[in-house]
Amino acid sequence: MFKNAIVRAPGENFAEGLTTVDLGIPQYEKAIEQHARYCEALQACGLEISELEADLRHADSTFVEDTAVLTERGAVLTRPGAASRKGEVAAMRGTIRRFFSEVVEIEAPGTLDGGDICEAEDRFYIGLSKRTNEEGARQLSRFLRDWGYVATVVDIRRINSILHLKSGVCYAGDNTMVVMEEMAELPFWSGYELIRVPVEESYAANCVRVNERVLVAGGYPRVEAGLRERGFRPLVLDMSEFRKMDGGLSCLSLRF
Ligand code: CIR
Repeated sequence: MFKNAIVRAPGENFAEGLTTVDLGIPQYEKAIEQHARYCEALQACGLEISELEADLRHADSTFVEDTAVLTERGAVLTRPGAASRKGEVAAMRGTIRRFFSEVVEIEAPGTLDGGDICEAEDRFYIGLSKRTNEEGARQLSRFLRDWGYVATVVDIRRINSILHLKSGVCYAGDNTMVVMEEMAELPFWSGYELIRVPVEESYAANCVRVNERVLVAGGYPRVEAGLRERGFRPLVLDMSEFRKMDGGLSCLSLRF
């Protein structure tokens, strides 16, 4: 069960962040509105929200998930792969230290984005991506194994359509993975029930299990139906403005 979430509202310069998609410029007011609904959804799932002030020094800083990997046994501060995002960790350090007594950090030359980490019970899948390099994955694997978890590296560098591992796969709980078609045949998921995400709905593979509910992006009826058919309780949120900046549902919070 999660009890807490850390979030950071988008700043006015949110549209100046990094993006690889061509979906237009996000509207700030609408992003603020969607972020507020997102926070309400987390509260409805029983979480207490710690909301950090918008950070105009880092246009992508609303995507807090990339700055840390949080577990029941300790927290890992990351070293984001994009140069413009490295400073976000310093702005998160104090907050993480307030909640966790065991805090370790990814060191250079390692890079790692939290969006590349998919937690499934006691196993953590670590995506090797444009943002997370082998050294970052190695350091995180060592921390996790020291804490008694299983760490498995998944190389997604050949899958061009996604930024992070969790853009394409999410553990929904109950031994079930929600996985985009392009990744569905990877051997890692063979022991799980799969909800396969059709290509035209692949953005919705990034859903998030939060206690009794699964947060899912609005506008992807087959993923929503797939979740319902398996007995999950989707909570649908409009993510249009964050999607324009390559952001998914999971990246807007750190949950623990
Ligand atoms: C970036 O390119 O870093 C941001 N615009 C989006 C980060 C999304 N993070 C995530 O999915 N964990």
